[in-house]
Amino acid sequence: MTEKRIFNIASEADVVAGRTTDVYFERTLKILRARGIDPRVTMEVRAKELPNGSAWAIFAGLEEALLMLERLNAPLEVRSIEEGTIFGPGDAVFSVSGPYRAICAHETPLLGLLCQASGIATATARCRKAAGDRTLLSFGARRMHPCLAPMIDRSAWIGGADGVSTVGSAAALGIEPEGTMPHALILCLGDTVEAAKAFREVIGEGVRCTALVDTFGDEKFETLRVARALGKRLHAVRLDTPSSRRGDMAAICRETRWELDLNGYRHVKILVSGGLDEGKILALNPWADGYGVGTGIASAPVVDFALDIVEIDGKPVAKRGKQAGAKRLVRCGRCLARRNVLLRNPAPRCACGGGMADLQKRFIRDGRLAVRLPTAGKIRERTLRELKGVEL
Ligand code: PCP
Repeated sequence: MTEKRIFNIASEADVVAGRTTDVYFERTLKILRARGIDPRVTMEVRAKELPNGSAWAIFAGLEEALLMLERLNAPLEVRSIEEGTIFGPGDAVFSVSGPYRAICAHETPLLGLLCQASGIATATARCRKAAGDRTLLSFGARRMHPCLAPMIDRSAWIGGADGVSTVGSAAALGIEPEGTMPHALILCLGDTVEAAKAFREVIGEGVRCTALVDTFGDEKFETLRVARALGKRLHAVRLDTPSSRRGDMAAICRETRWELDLNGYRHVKILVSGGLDEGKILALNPWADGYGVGTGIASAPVVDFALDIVEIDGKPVAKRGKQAGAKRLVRCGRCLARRNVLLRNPAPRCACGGGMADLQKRFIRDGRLAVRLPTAGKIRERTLRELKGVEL
């Protein structure tokens, strides 16, 4: 007997079958079928502007989009920039060509896959830029529907996070899950030091111990107590000071750092969590060694992509406000300037004199994946390379 469904989610089969489409696409299909119309179209994904008016974003969600489109068993062609690539407002990042009726009902899920993952990867990448080489951990699964945890953590990982906290997502990414200890453990053991000692004893030396120091008493004094108790076996302390006591978090970190160094615990690092974003990270950098970000990553604003017809039966045509004609995105190898150029035109020279190369490549040919998809680790490396070329 099948178990009663408990979550309000769509299954993969639902999505592939078009059950997460907007009804106006279903009606469009009905009308086109009734009229026997099915033009060959090229549809293009672009974002007019980016979250918080930022100048750049990280492209993500492509893997799921490609695997969904391949499941449609339709004669589609897909060109796209790679996941982990920096793009800007108006850049033609992705295009799909084929019979419109084969694509129509999947515009909704296609955009959903690209919009949310790119939003999360971008927010993570901005925190990454802000944190520099300090540790950045994605703690956001608890802020979103649990069925999305693998997507959220994958997007945070390829956005440049150093680790993710959920066990399933980490396994899927082939990495160790990262985490510290919850207030609940300290409350159950009744003391910060007892909890840290128990962690050391039970979890073993293979996992670094980051003690949480804001449950009962002052962060500075709790930190010293734990440092004295564990010495070199203490990797870090986590400060997750409740907002009612948070006051000047930078000052709390500075004081804690001072006390640690004064008492010979220079090796103990300071990790901060709770309500963090790129701005707060920049303010804490002088004293913090790492960050746990939840809401700021998991519920990041989406990238507002649109999917628009730009060619019908080989003729350039687009709605008002859009540029007609199938395009590709090229980038200058010297100044990294990007430009949309018509697919049929050669890549121009950049105004700086540099050569411009295609950022897009063909991922699906005749409905089948045409390339081996990179691992999330490889995509993350691309993101970290690309981030060197941009500023916050
Ligand atoms: C939170 C929990 C999350 C962190 C902070 C992210 O602490 O550890 O991972 O929070 P954010 O969404 O504000 O960025 P608590 O809620 O105190 O939970 P716990 O005691 O389990 O650490």
